[in-house]
Amino acid sequence: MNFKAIFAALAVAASIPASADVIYTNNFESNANGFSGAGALTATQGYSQLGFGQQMLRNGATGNPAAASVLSLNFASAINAPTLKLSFGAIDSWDANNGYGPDYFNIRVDGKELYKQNFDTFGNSASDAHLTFLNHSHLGFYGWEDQAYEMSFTLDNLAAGTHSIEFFASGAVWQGDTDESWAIDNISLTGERAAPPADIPEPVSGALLLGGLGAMALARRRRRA
Ligand SMILES: [Ca+2]
Ligand SMILES: [Ca+2]
Ligand SMILES: [Ca+2]
Repeated sequence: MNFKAIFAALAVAASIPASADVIYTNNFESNANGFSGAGALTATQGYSQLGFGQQMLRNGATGNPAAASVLSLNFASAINAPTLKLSFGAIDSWDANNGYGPDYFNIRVDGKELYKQNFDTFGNSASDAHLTFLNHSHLGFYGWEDQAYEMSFTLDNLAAGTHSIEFFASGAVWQGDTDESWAIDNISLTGERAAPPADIPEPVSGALLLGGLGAMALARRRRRA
């Protein structure tokens, strides 16, 4: 029995902070780990001036709803007070209120709607409690002006186990592809990791356990002597 290793493990367990932990983060500069479905790493073009770096995850899927980019997560323990943040680009011809809309961007968590907004790159920038508007100008791609935002959401607590966050476009006249598309970047999920499962001893009971183990070892040594 390696008592030093047990003491080290208990010290780590006792020092788990209550502050927000980074559960997932990706700036898509080198990979899209955790994502599946539609979308691909794409050069940011003009979005590079707005904190998007050199690459972002762009999805130009067509259809209503269009195929989603899906982030799959699996937690060993529950995540309390989770916050989801990301940068969002409405690329090219989003037609909220003209004859080629509506064009919605949607987020679903575990199959349940978290967000749905009708974006308009011809008119005013969108405005709601989750959005911080960054820019409305031609940033690249296939023509038309583009928009950039920061998004922030408080999620319901997430239980231990698997979860999915889906990002997708929808709308009766969502054209997708080279007409209108979207990108996300700088995604982060933070929250408080709940206490580890109950089979890991509390520091106090751990100390008692170690006392007991120490007594057993001593008894064994005595018996041998
Ligand atoms: Ca990036
Ligand atoms: Ca454009
Ligand atoms: Ca459209």
